Amino acid sequence: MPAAAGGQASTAGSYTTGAAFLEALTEAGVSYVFANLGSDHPGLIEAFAQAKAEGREDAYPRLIICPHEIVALSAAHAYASVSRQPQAVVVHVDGGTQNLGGEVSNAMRGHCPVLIFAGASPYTLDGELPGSRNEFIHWLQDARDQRGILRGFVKYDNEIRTGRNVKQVVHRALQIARSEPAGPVYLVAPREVLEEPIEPYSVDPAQFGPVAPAALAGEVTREIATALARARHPLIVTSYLGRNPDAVPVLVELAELLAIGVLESVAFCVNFPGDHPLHCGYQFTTAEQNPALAQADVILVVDSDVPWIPTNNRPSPGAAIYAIDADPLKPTIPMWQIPARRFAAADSKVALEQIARLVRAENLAEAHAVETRRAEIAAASQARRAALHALERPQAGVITPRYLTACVRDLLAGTDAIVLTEAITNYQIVADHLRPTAPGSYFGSGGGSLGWAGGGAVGAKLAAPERAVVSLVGDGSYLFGVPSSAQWVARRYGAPSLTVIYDNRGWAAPKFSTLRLHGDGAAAAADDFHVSFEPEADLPGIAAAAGGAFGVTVADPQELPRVLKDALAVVAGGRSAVVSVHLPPV
Ligand SMILES: Cc1ncc(C[n+]2csc(CCOP(=O)(O)OP(=O)(O)O)c2C)c(N)n1
Ligand SMILES: [Mg+2]
Repeated sequence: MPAAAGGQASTAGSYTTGAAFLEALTEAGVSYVFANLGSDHPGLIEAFAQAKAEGREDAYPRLIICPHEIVALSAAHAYASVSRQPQAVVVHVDGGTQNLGGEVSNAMRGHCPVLIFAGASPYTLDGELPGSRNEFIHWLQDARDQRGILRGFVKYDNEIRTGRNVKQVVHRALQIARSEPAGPVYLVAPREVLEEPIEPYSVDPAQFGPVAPAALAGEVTREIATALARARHPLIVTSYLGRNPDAVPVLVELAELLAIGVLESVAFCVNFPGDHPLHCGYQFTTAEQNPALAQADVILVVDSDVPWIPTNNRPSPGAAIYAIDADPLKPTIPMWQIPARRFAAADSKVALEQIARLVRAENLAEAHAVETRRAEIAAASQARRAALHALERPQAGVITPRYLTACVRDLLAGTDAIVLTEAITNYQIVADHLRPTAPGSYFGSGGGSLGWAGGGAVGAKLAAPERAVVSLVGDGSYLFGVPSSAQWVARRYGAPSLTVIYDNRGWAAPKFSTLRLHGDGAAAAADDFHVSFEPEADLPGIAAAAGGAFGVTVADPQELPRVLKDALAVVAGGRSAVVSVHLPPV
């Protein structure tokens, strides 16, 4: 092998671990690699270039360069949420891994399959192997435990040690990522390994499928079906059953069969159609007791991390509670408990089908009680919606979050738009007034780390190019999402979206948290919470500068519908738009 600069052998023209890694991703159904590159990636860059030179670009996923890592991971996350296909993220050694920041936590909490790959510093110092150290940074990026950076947030981590089994490692990692509860996985490989010349080989991706969905044991199906059928006030609480859109009609069927109310708690996807008469509303952080939860005598919690917040809002002490989840004890949440009499590990779609089938087969529904209850729940739902509708007005010439959300709802009526929500203290209002109905049309990060929607909008659009993507974000969340990076990526890769900023010029959330604990405290007395964003930044201007977006700030309630309509038309024309909507300031 000829010597290259730095005394290392070159692998020019040969098939390497890097090439096999990319090939394995394609074989596993990965369409995109959202990447932020560095000195660890020549093996990948070279493989992409060779494929292009040889007209084999389809052999590898498409590379989407993201100037900030959180944009890369949130794009992959949203892509997988919309398409149910895991994608890959490539970042730079320890620093790029750390820059993924809270998006890793979001991917875990959002039960989102994604393969994260980072190079690792070369482990040879003297040119012993291709890829050996030849830049000063290779000493400074050598981390003691690079995989440990993400270990608390990924389902699996491993080091690729040789190209000879890189494909098995990639397929196994994605198999684990895709199996429920789905989540992120992390692989690393030093440069020498990525540069290793190997013989091309193949593995059978069919041997790495996700674990088949689990069913309830027969006696558990019977126990839950009987309890629901005999209940006077049965209730289903769910948060993320709708991650699998095919589970939604099954939930609808079971709810209709027995006239069970459905409460969506901390929902970041459509679990149950928002306009359904059996819908009992949405809850996030609420100060009030939910009446349906208080009244319920049998509660089925299915796919929920936070079915209620007991300090504020809890079931009645006598309620019989059943919990179904792929991972019902949630070991990734160190402190967690609900007073269920039965926990069952099962796939929600399969489990609800089993329950509905048994109710039908054994004719468990008591017709008169069911019809009476159906009418009662429908009446309560109608009254709740009417009360919300009455609030959809500006106040004293100022746009309110409720009015804004109603305008967005009207704007999107009849379209198949995908809505991303990162509205924070307005999560509840967005859900209440948007009331999304179509499975797979509404998403949040599922976690608590802000800045997801910026890259998320890019990923959602790439996953569904024919649909409009609309993000509803707080002004703080907009900035957390590194809009300079996200908007640049959107333009470069033709993934425009509409961003509507719920702009209260600051962080309402920490203020509200303080008031919840120190309502009569010194901060409240002085109205001094350190949450204001004055002097105001030109938020849409960032998007205009970085991504050529159409940007506008609006404060006039009368103008709002027209501004939103114009902005959506701009997006339909292929250019992103950011509308900052002035709400009452924090
Ligand atoms: C990465 C990250 N940093 C900090 C926080 C803490 N935090 C929670 S909500 C919030 C404010 C969000 O502001 P904005 O998006 O404007 O929504 P608002 O609270 O005004 O509704 C902050 C800073 C967080 N959740 N994530
Ligand atoms: Mg704000």
